[in-house]
Amino acid sequence: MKIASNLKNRKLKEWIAEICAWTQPSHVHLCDGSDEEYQRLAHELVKQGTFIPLNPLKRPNSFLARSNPLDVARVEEKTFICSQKKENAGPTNNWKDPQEMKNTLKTLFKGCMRGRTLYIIPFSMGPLGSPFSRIGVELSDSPYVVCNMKIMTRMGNKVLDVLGEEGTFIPCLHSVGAPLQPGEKDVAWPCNPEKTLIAHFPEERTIWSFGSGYGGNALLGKKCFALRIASVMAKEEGWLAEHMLIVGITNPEGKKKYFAAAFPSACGKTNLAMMRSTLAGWKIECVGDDIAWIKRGKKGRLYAINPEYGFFGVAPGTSPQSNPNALASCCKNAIFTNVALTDDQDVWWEGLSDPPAHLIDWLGKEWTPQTGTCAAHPNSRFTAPADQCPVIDPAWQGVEGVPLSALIFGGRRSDTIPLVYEALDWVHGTLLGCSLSSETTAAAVGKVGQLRHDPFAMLPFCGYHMGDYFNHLLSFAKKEQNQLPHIFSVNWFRKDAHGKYMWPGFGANMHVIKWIFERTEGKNNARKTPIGYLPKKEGFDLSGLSVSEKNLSDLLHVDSSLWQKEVQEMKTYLEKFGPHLPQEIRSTLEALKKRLADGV
Ligand code: SAT
Ligand code: MN
Repeated sequence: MKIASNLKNRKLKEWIAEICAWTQPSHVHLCDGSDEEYQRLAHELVKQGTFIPLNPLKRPNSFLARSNPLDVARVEEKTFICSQKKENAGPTNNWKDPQEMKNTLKTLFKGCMRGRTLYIIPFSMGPLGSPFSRIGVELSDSPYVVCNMKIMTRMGNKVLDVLGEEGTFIPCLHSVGAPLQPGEKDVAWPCNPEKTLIAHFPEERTIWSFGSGYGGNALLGKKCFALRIASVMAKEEGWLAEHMLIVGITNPEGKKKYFAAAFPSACGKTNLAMMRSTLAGWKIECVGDDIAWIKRGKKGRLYAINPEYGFFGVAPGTSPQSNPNALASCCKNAIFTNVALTDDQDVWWEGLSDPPAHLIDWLGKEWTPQTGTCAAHPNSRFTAPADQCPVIDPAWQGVEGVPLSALIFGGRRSDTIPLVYEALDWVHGTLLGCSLSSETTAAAVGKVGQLRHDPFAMLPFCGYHMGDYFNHLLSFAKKEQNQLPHIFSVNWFRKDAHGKYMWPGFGANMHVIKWIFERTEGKNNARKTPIGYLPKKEGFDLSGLSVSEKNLSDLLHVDSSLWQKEVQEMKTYLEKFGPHLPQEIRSTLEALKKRLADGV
C-alpha cells in the first residue's frame, strides 16, 4: 500500500507499515489538516449518516452526530495502565501485564480495519514550537475522530514538518473495532462495546484503544495522551500534567494573574473557564478548560500551557445564563454529539432554554416534553475551536506558557467543605488535592451522584501510582517555595437542610475568584482556622449578590465534628497507598487532626 511521500519520519513509516499489515485497512489517508480535507470528510460522514448537517443559517458548518447508545462516555473499568510492574500502576488504576494485554490487543486489532480507511493523524499537544509541546500520531479508522481531532488539536502537515525525519512522537492506535465484509453497509456509529479496551503502556509510551468512538476513549490526544501518558513523562522529566483549566484574571487596576483549577469531569470546569464576570471592573479570560501542562520557569515560578486547541464540553446545563461564552464558542464550525435536534435543524439540550414542543432526541426518536426522558444524553458534548471563544486569552497560544499565581481544587460536595479556603502552604495544599472527593457525574459510565475520592481530579487520569504522584507534587515545594502558586479549595455545591444549593454559582463565582486574587496579593482578608485560611466576613465582597449574610456564614462555617469525620475518612482512604503515601502527607493530616481537636 502506498503512503504519501511527505512522510519522512523513519519510525513513523515503520509503525504505519506494521499497523497496516496487521489491521488490513482498504485505504490509507494521511491527514493534512486542511479545511478542504475537513469538508470532504464531513461530507462523507453526512452521506454515511454519521453527521446530520445543522441549519447553516443558524449554525454554519456544524454537524450533529448520534452515537450508539452503548458508547456514550469514558469507560473506566475498561481503561488500563499496563506498566511492567503492577505496583507502578498503583491501587487506583486497572492493571494488566503489558505482554498479556498486547496479546489480547493484537488479536482484537487483527484485520479490524477491513473495509475501512486508516487515517494517519499527526497532532501536536501544545502550540507548535513551544518547549512544552509534544507530538502524537493517532492511527484511526474513524473519520468522526479525524474531524474532532482537527478541532481539538493542532493537526496535519505542519506537525509532520516539526516532527522531521528523526523526531519522536507518541503512537496512538485507535479502531472502532467493526471491520466491514465486502459489500457490507456501514452503520452510522460503528463501535464494539463488548470488546472495548483502552490500554496505556507507560514505559513504551504508547496507547491502544479499541471498540469505542466516543470522547476520551477515541480522541486519544486528550485524556489518554495529555493526561495518562503525559503524567508519566512529567514525573520523569520534572513537570506536571494536570486535569486543570487555566484562566487569566484582571482586576479593576489592570493587574493580571493566572490561576489553574482542577475539578472532576463535568463539575463545571468549562463554565468557570469562560465565566462572565458579575463584578464591575473584573475581567476573566480563558486559556484552557480541561488540561494544563505546567513547568518550572524563571526564578522557580510555575508556567502553564493548554495543550489542546478546542473544547469538548458537556452540553446539558450550558445556557445563555450559565455560560454564554461556551454557546458563542459553538455557534459555528462545531460538532455536537448526542444532543437533540430541533424542527429547524438546530441543536437543543436540557437547560439550554424552555423545552421546545417537539424534538428528535439523541436516540433519533420523536420527543415532546411529555415523553419524560432526557432529549439530550447527560454526557452529550460540543466540540468547538478554542479561538471562537469570545474571552479567549491573548496569551493562550504563547509558547512560554502563563505564570500561575494560584492552584484551585474543587469538587461537588453537598456538605462539610466550605465555599473557599486557602491552604497554609504548598505541603498542606498538596493534602487538599489528595483529599479531593466529589459526586460522580455522567462523564464516565456508572452510577451518578456517588461520593468518591478523586485526588487532584486525576483519579481516572493518572498514568502511574497515585502515591508517587503525591510525592512528585511535594517535590516542587523543595525548590523556591515562595514563588509557588498559593493553593485553594472551592466548593460551589454546598446544600442547605432542604437540599437547596446555598451558593448561586456561575458568574457569582467571580466573588470567590476576587477573594483568591486578593489573597495572592497578600491582602489581609482572611482568618486562620484549623483547616486553613477562610474569608473574613468583611473581607468577602457580596455586592450585587442575592446571598444572605446567614447563607454566607454557613458557607464559610467549619463544622468541627463533620471535619473530624472527614479527616478520619481521608486517613482511611490514604492508607490505600501504603508505603507509597509520602510521610509528609501523613504528618500534615495528623497536624490537621490535632488542630481540629484543639480548635486552633
Ligand atoms: O474524557 S472525556 O474527554 O470524554 C470527557 C471528560 O471526562 O472530561
Ligand atoms: Mn476533563
